[in-house]
Amino acid sequence: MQMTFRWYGEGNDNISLDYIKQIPGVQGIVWALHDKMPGEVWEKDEIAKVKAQLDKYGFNMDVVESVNVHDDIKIGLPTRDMYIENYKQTIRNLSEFGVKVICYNFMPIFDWTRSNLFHEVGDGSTALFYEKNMIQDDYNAMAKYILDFTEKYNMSFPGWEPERMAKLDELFKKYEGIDHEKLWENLKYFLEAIMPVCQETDIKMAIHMDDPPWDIFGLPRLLVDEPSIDRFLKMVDNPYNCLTLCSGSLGANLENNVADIVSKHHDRIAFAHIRNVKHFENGDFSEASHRDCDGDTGILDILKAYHDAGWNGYIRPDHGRHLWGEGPGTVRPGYGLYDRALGIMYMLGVWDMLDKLEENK
Ligand code: CS2
Ligand code: MN
Repeated sequence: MQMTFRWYGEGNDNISLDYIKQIPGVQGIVWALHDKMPGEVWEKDEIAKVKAQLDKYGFNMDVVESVNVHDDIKIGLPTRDMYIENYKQTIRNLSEFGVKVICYNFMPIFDWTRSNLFHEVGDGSTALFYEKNMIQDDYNAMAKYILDFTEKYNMSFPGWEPERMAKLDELFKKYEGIDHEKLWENLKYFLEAIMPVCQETDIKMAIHMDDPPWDIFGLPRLLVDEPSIDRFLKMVDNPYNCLTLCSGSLGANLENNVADIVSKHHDRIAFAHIRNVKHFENGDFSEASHRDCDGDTGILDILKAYHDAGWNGYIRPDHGRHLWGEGPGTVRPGYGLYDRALGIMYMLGVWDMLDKLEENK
């Protein structure tokens, strides 16, 4: 496996590359041009700037998370072809800088959705939290909570661009009539259109799981469990059509066995997100430390499944808790320094031991 760390870019992340360099084992930075709107072409001079920053530290830029997909592509509007052409151009531009994997998602309107960004874990730290009752029919309260937060702390979250969020009602109208089958069709159309460019440029498209893995606010969600992942991979059966297997997104549904999915589809997993989730009886869940026993996701089984498969893809700690003074305003929700660094040490510890056991066999 190849360890990576997500970084939001200069001026947009208060964790510095200097600090990230001190975490053992990190080879690459998972990056993006966060000021780009979905559908815009990522220009070479903009990519070159990030490359120069990463080069100074010897980090690779092999994984981009995310090149967001325009709503018109998800909805299947006639304008989608224009946005798909732009996407292809972005892929070509990225390939000139050695990018190997593009992580993206195909969730309508919202990216990951939570009701509390800094919920007390009980040990003095905080974490992202999902209160089931808060995320039912009315999207306004949830959207307001997130947007008030981003406005107050002057940050934007990927997939929560204020320009798009300002027109939420309009967006919901546009998605009327888009049920699961329509969305599958539109995903297929998009992937079939870009696969030749992926092949030509040797870039894998790695879809992120839907988070949470069920429909919210009447919007369909597709990548939610093993059968839907099977369907996705069969639908466009191309080695460049891959997964970002996010253990935390899938782990929000206790019925998902992520380790089994790893064993079955490891050759199509280009990128692994490792995140642990703790469930409560009423259906709420909290994010937890990466340590296996702190949550219900089965982190050890998942890592073992990757190791047993001889998997050599990219991996990163996904959301961590906020520790040691990290809080609103000092840190991006889920993306503090400390818990993600601890997560890396946990993963490397497990991995090194598995290597050693194999060597001694
Ligand atoms: C990420 C996702 O923070 C997260 O949960 O894993 O937001 C991910 O970046 C996007 O869904 C990928 O497009
Ligand atoms: Mn993830």
